[in-house]
Amino acid sequence: MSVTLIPLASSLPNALRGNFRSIELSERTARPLRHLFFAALILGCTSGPVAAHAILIESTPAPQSISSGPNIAIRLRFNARIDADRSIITLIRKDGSSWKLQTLKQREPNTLAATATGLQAGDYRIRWRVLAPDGHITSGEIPFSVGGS
Ligand SMILES: [Cu+2]
Repeated sequence: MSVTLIPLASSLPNALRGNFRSIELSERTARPLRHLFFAALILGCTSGPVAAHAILIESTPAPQSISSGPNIAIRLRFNARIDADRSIITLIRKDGSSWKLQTLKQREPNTLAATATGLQAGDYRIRWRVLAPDGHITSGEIPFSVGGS
């Protein structure tokens, strides 16, 4: 099942409408993307193409998925090249405590990866914050769980 952002774009003022393209999204990613879409508007980057923003396309773990621990490979794929040295992945525990993960050397310019080690069973969130080539920062969270052994 897919969702298109065209209805959203068509509700925007005429002056802005030309800046958006149709993006086909899976239902799983549509909600966070919509948030980013409007975050991008608030950041004031309405003059360039949508592709200039780093929008999350795919993640491992997937949102709401259950992974087997204790070590979790995190891989985030974006629609645009990102500056890994100025991008952050933080893991947040259910109690709100968090730790910043060491990001790995980029295998591809549009991905950001890290490994979380020693995770006990429970609920977590991956908080990402990335810098795109147009100088704009986007961020988001991916909730996931580590299953009991
Ligand atoms: Cu931008």
